[in-house]
Amino acid sequence: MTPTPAASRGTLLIINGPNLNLLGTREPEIYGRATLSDVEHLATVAAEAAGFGAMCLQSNHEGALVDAIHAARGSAVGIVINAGAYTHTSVALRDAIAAVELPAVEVHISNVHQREEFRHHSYLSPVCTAVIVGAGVHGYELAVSVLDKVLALAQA
Ligand code: CA2
Repeated sequence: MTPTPAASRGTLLIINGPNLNLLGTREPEIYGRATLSDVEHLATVAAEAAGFGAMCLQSNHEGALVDAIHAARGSAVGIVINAGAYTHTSVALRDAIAAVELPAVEVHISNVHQREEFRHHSYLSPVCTAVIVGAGVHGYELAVSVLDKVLALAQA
């Protein structure tokens, strides 16, 4: 994880979970053609435009994601998270997000509610400030915009 230079409003942690390293290589009809690198770039540009720095992390390992969320306490002011399939299975990620008490926005590139039933439930949504689904990779920019507004109130 290499953070962009510290910005006046603090750092946003941009987390992508399992298999999202494959973005742009397969299933373009579901996830589009943007790569993980494209996603991290557009989220970073949006964060910097709003006066934040950005730290991007992708991992296929649940514990690594839990560790990154814990580390955000004290180093980040907000979290954007696409936890991939762990969204639908992970009490550990939910507990980590709740524990750090940072505003977090859950993102899904696809509209999970148009897909299989098992994707309709999220363990994370109840502990997130907002949920953005089905907006494609633009959802990451929307998530930064939500954190911009939420944190503007907190930082005023
Ligand atoms: O729509 C999303 O962003 C998801 O979080 C993506 C997850 C899926 O398990 C969630 O239900 C919804 C899967 C990410 C897999 O990404 C791939 C990308 C290209 C090729 C294969 C997998």
